[in-house]
Amino acid sequence: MIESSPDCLFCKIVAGEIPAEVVHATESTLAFRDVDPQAPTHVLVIPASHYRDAGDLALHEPATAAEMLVVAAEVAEKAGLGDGYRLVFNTGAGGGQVVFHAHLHVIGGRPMGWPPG
Ligand code: DGP
Repeated sequence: MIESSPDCLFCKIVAGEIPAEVVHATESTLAFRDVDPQAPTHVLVIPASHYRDAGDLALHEPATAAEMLVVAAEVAEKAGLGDGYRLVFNTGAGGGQVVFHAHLHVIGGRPMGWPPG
């Protein structure tokens, strides 16, 4: 684990160097709107510290990993997603991860089929 990584986009958002539409913040987490939303509500919940993916985060900072789930539920409630929503950790390039700072997608506001299309 490293506190922050100099070339990491999401570390720069945590540091306030790149603007983001923040919807929720705690000492250990930040939640902000995805720049390329896939649904009416699409928020990313990230740890303030830099971990490359969800597994790395859970191994080194399990309390923050759990807190991210609580934050996601709060974000969903605030967005009126009482009918349900989807949580996604894309993990590794083969799993669709593009930004290598762990992040939890909170997606909702439209019907979510399974398997995802
Ligand atoms: P993933 O494929 O799981 O690594 O998702 C990365 C997400 O990050 C993708 O949905 C788009 C979003 N994203 C990329 N760059 C930015 C940015 O500069 N600001 C915000 N708010 N979101 C970003």
